[in-house]
Amino acid sequence: MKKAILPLLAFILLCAISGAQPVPGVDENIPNLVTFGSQGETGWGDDNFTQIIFFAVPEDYAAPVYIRVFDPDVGGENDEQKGEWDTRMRYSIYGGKGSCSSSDAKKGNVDGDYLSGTMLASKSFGENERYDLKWYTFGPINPDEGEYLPEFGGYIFKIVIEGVSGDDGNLYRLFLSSENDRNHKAEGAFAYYFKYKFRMHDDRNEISHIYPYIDDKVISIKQTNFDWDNDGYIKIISCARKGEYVKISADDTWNTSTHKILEAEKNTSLNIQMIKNRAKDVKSNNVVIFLENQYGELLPFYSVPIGGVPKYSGKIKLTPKK
Ligand SMILES: [Ca+2]
Ligand SMILES: [Ca+2]
Ligand SMILES: [Ca+2]
Repeated sequence: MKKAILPLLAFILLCAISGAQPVPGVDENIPNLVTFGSQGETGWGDDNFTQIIFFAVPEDYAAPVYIRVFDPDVGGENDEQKGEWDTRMRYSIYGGKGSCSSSDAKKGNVDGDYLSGTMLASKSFGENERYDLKWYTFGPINPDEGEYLPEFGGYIFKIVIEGVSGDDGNLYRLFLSSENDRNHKAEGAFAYYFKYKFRMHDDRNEISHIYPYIDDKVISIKQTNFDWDNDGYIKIISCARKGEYVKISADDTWNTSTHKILEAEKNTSLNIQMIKNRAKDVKSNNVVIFLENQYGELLPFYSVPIGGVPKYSGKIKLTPKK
């Protein structure tokens, strides 16, 4: 049974994703990813000072790819200063067997075998004007240096962003490009991630989104968020759900809630909307969010929602059981 599902999922992935490789994704409307230095305070919005992002390159894509980082330094513009700028941030790219299939890498808990696989490239940045608001490019990387996981869409790379020292917040973005000096999509490539750490907009009218894919074995989801600072609401929207609120966290705390999956939501994406608090100004809000299925397995968020941005359709009627 499982064997039959995997090629189907690969097929869905290839059909639904024509390719768009910025992280955060275009449809997410999230300004930046965030990782703090290893001496950071968790109350600033990063529970363990590490972020892990996966990029998938389709197996028929033969040209080299480049992984680019916007504002890789920690200083100057874009970043979050605490005292002196004294933070070092390491970006490492892993491929090969076990790099992306490791459950420790998916969990992003910074223990066990999360640095599995072969390190293909690595570079550390401190405060550096040369890279402030600029792109740094890793590569060229041959697609077949990734881990071959057809169920995840082809050759997969793991990007680990670690706060090595210091206590400042690094804000940055990623792009998988077909070119080394500009962002140009590699046809069919995309990104996914299990534990997502990012900065919310300051503008209270902005709404951010993440798009988990619900396969047909998911019965319920448990969402967990960290350091939400009571910044408005988080709600789930889908083809069959108008908007169900999830429990949100306060400063430096976790909160979780469990939600049943409807039959019509299987094999579709959910739209998890993050709506800012309109009554007060919550600025520089860094948050962490992840989702698990009923077995405690983490569910991937896709940089491009599989099947497109899900919209509630009042027309979907549940057939009553006979
Ligand atoms: Ca500092
Ligand atoms: Ca900067
Ligand atoms: Ca930065």
